[in-house]
Amino acid sequence: MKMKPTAQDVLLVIDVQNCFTPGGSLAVKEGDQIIPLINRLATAFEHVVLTQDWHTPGHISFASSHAGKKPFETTQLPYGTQVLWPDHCVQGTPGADLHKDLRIPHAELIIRKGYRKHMDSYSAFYEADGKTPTGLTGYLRDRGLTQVFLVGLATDFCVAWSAMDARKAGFAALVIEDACRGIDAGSSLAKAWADMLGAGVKRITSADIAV
Ligand code: VGL
Ligand code: ZN
Repeated sequence: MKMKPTAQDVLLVIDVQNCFTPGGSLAVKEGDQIIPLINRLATAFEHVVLTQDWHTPGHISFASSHAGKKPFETTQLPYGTQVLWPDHCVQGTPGADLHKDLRIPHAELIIRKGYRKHMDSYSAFYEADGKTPTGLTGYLRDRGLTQVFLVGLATDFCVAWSAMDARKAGFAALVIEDACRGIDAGSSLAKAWADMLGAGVKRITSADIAV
């Protein structure tokens, strides 16, 4: 039985931005290949929310902000271990734009995250300290949206953290696996799936949705 999205469901499209697609500074392998599928899935949802990774220049998550550190190394910050990334998704730059092939004109909200210079935010719900809200929880609750379907980039970082935080905030969360792609830095993809399933996130595919 395929699921038909209802008026209480929302499709959360994570970070389909130029920096995360081939040619970008933090390109996810095949990151552009999911875009036609996301466009098609979105037509089945009355409610769609997009996210944009949106960092300051010199952001704390950039390896270039830490002397002697290289991308994909880690460092300890007040809120925990931070993976260090190539500079990406700097506010107002072309790399931070949504990918030109993403076509979801009925999307109702674009939520930006990671805009504080000294704190990252993989999640669309809470910043990296696990408690500073982005406002998305309140927005979804106010609108009576109870179940979140997730697609986008990257499976093992922003999709996974958003899905787990959706659970933490009391929403049902379902990740549409074939409409996501991962970075998979040092087995992070397998760990992310184990963490998500442990948090009660459901793993589905686009074939499970009636489009
Ligand atoms: C992401 C690493 C750094 C993501 C964002 O969208 O998954 N990953 N910033
Ligand atoms: Zn980022």
